[in-house]
Amino acid sequence: MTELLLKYFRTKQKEVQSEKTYDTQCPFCSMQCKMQLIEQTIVTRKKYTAVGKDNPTTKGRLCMKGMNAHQHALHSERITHPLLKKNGEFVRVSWDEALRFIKERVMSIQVENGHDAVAVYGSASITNEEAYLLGKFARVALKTKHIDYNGRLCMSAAATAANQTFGMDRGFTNALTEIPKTRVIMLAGTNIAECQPTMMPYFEEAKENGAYIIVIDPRETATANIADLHLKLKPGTDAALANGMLKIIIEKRLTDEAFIKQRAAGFEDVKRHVASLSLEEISEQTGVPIEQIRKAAVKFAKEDTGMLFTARGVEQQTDGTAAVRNLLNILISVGKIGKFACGYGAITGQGNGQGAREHGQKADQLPGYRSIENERDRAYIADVWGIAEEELPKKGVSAYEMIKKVHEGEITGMFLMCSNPAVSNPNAHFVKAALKKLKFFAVIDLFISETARLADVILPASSYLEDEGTMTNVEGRVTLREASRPCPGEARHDWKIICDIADALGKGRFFRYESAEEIFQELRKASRGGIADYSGITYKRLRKEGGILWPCPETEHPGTERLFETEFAHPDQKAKMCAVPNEPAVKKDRPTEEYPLYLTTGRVMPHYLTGVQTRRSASLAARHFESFVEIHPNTAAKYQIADRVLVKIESKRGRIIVRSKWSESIRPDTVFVPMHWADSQNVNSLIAEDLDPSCKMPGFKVCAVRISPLDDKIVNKLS
Ligand SMILES: Nc1nc2c(c(=O)[nH]1)N[C@H]1C(S)=C(S)[C@@H](COP(=O)(O)OP(=O)(O)OC[C@H]3O[C@@H](n4cnc5c(=O)[nH]c(N)nc54)[C@H](O)[C@@H]3O)O[C@H]1N2
Ligand SMILES: Nc1nc2c(c(=O)[nH]1)N[C@H]1C(S)=C(S)[C@@H](COP(=O)(O)OP(=O)(O)OC[C@H]3O[C@@H](n4cnc5c(=O)[nH]c(N)nc54)[C@H](O)[C@@H]3O)O[C@H]1N2
Ligand code: SF4
Ligand SMILES: [Mo]
Repeated sequence: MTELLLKYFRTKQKEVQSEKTYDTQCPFCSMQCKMQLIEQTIVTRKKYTAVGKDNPTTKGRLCMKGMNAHQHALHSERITHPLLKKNGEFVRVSWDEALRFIKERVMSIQVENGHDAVAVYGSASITNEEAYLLGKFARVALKTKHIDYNGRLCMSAAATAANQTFGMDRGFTNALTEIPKTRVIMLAGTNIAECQPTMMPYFEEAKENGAYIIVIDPRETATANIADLHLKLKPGTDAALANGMLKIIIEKRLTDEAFIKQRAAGFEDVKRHVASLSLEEISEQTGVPIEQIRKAAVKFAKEDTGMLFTARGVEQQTDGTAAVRNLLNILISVGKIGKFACGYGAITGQGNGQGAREHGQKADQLPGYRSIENERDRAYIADVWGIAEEELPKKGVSAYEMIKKVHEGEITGMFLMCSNPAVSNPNAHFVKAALKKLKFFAVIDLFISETARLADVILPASSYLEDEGTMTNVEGRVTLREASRPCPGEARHDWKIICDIADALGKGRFFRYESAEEIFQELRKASRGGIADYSGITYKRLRKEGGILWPCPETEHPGTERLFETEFAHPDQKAKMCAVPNEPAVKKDRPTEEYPLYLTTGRVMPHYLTGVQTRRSASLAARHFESFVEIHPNTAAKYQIADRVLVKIESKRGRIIVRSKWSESIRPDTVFVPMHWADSQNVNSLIAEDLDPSCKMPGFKVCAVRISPLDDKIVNKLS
C-alpha cells in the first residue's frame, strides 16, 4: 500500500475514533525528549496521553514531568486574549488596543528618556528562532542596548568558564553516547536523577560497564546513590576542593605532561599556586577528609578515560566561573579531553538553554555566538539585518543588573518574554519593588505569573504544543520541535508577537516572516562563520536526521560529535589553565553566629523552576504541593524543629515559611529549600544579590540562615 493510502486510512480511522495526535518535545528540561500527545474524545470527554518518541538523545524515554506537561498547557487558567491593567484590574482587550497601548508607552518613554530606557528580558525556554528574533527586536526595533535573559541565572558561569578555558562554549564536548564507555565520571553539583531523569540511563550503563563514579554534593541525592565515592562538601567550596585534587595529582606526578605541553597554557601558574596551599586547610574548609580528596584525585587521574560534568551546584556561586575553571584545570592536567570517552559536560538546564545562549539574547552578543563589541561581527550582522553598523547598539548589562537599573530609574520600560523574575531572581523583595516602579511593563506568558501580576499589559503566548521551532538540547544537538495544535483563543506564537510589536512600532519591514522556518533561514545566514554555526542545518535535514550537533557549516556537513580533538578554539589553539584561589574575591554569605546555617537551593523531580507551570499540573503538584526545608535530625533537635511542621527561615534579607523535612542525607550544617514556590515560600526572598564578577551569576547556592519553629504572630505579618 502506498504511504499516501496509509495516511488516508489512518486519518479516516482517527475521525471515527475521534483521535488526534500531536508531535512535539517536552517543554521542560534540556533533554528535550521527543513525544506525542494523543487526544482521544470519548463521547464528550477528552483523554490525553503522552508517549515518548525515539530520537538520538533520549531514545523514546520520558519522565513524569514530560508525561504530565499537557496538564498545564491545557489548563483553564491559560490566558487566551490580551489583558490590559485598567484601574488596577486586568481587563480583556483586543490585540489592536494592546498594541496601540504598547506603541504609545514605548514611544513616549524613548522620546523622554532615550532608547536605552526600554529593556528586554528574554528566556532560554523559547525556540532558537524566537531567541534570535528577540535579540533583533531589541537592537533593530527598540534600538536599545538593554537585553538579557534568564539564562544569566542558569548557564552563565559554565559558559564563561568554557569560553575562557576552551575558547568556545558548547555545553557538552562529546555526544552522550560516549558516557557508557568511559572509566571514571565526576559529577560536580549536578542532580541528574531529578533534573534530567532521561539522561540517567547513560550513567547507569557506564556503572554497569565498571565506571567509577564520584559525586560532589552537600546532599546524598538520588544521583549520589550511584556514586562509588561521595564528597559531601560544604556548600560553596568546590574551587578549594578542586585545588586539593590538583595538588595531589601534581605532587603524585599523575599529570599528562605531553598533553599539557602540546595543548595547554598556564600550567606552571597552577602548579606554583597549588604548591603553596595546604591540604589540611582545604580539608577543613571543604569539610571533606583528605583521604577522600586523595582517592577522587588518584582515581580520576589514573583511569585511561574520564569525563567531568558540572551543573548549578558548582556554578550558581559568586565564584562559579572560577570553580568551573578549576575543575577544568583537573581535566586538562590529566589530558582527558578531545578524545574518545574523555570530555566535559556543563549540564544545560532549560529546554533551549544551549541554543538560547548562542543567537543574540545576551547583553554582549550577536547571533552565532558573535560579539557585539567586535567590529567585524557587528558589520556582518548589520548587513544581514539591513541596517547600518553604527545603528547597532553596544553591549548592555546582565539580567539582575537590569533590575537594578530599573530600581535606579535608568530603565523605565520593559518587555518580558517567558520568565518569572519576581520569583527567580535573588533578593526577591528588591526585585518586586523595582518591577513595580516601571512606567511600562509588558509580559508575554501563558499564565498570570507572579511577575505578570505586576504588568501593565499581558500578551497571551503559545505553548510547546502549539509553537514550532528549533531547540538545541543538552548535547548541543539542534532539534526540530514540531508543534501543530492551534493556539487557544487569541493566543499567538511568541515569534508572531515579537513581529506584531515591531510592526506597531513602525519597524515591520525588518520583521516580515510567515513561519518559524523563515526565521530559521535568516538565523542560518546570521550564524554562518560564527562560533555556533548553524548554516548547514535545515528543517528538512532535522526531520530526516532527528537532530544535528553544531557546528554544522555546510548542508553536507554531518555535524560535530566531539570537540577539541586536535585544537582548542583560542587563536593559539591551546586550552587556558589558570590559578584559582580557595576563597573568592566576592565574599560568600557564609554562616555567622546570628545566621548559623548554610542554606542551599535547588530542585525536586516533579516541579519545574518557579512552578508557574508544574504547580498547575494536578498530577505533578500532588507529589509536592508545598515547599519544604530538608534538615538533618541532629540540627532539627538543636533548633527544636519537629518533623513535618511549619518553620520560619530567615536571612539578612527576608524570611519564608516552609514545612520541615528531616533527612539524614544532608550535611548537619546545611539546609536545602527548593525554588519552585512563590510569595511567602519564595526562597529567593533570602538570597543575596552579590554576583560573580566574570559572568554576573548570583550566588543561589550559598546563603547564611537561621531556622526556628513557627511563631503564629509572624504568619499574620507575612504577605
Ligand atoms: N525536576 C526539575 N528538573 C529540572 C529543573 C527543575 O526546575 N526541576 N530545572 C532545569 C534547569 S533550568 C536547570 S538549570 C537544571 C538544574 O540542574 P541541577 O544543577 O542538577 O539542579 P540543582 O538542584 O539546582 O542543583 C544540583 C545539586 O547541587 C547541589 N549543591 C548545592 N550547593 C552545592 C555546592 O556548593 N557544591 C556542589 N558541588 N553542589 C552543590 C544540590 O544539593 C543539588 O543536588 O535542571 C533542569 N531540570
Ligand atoms: N534560589 C534559586 N533561584 C534560582 C535557581 C536556583 O537554583 N535557586 N535557578 C535559576 C535558574 S537555573 C533558572 S533557569 C531561573 C529560571 O527562572 P524563570 O525563567 O523565571 O522560571 P520559569 O518558571 O521557567 O518561568 C517561565 C515563565 O514563562 C512562562 N512560559 C512557559 N512557556 C512559555 C512560552 O512558550 N512562551 C512564553 N511567552 N511564556 C512561557 C511560564 O508560564 C512562566 O511564567 O531561575 C533561577 N533562580
Ligand atoms: S523534564 Fe526533561 S527528562 Fe523529563 S520528559 Fe521533559 S525533557 Fe525529558
Ligand atoms: Mo536553569
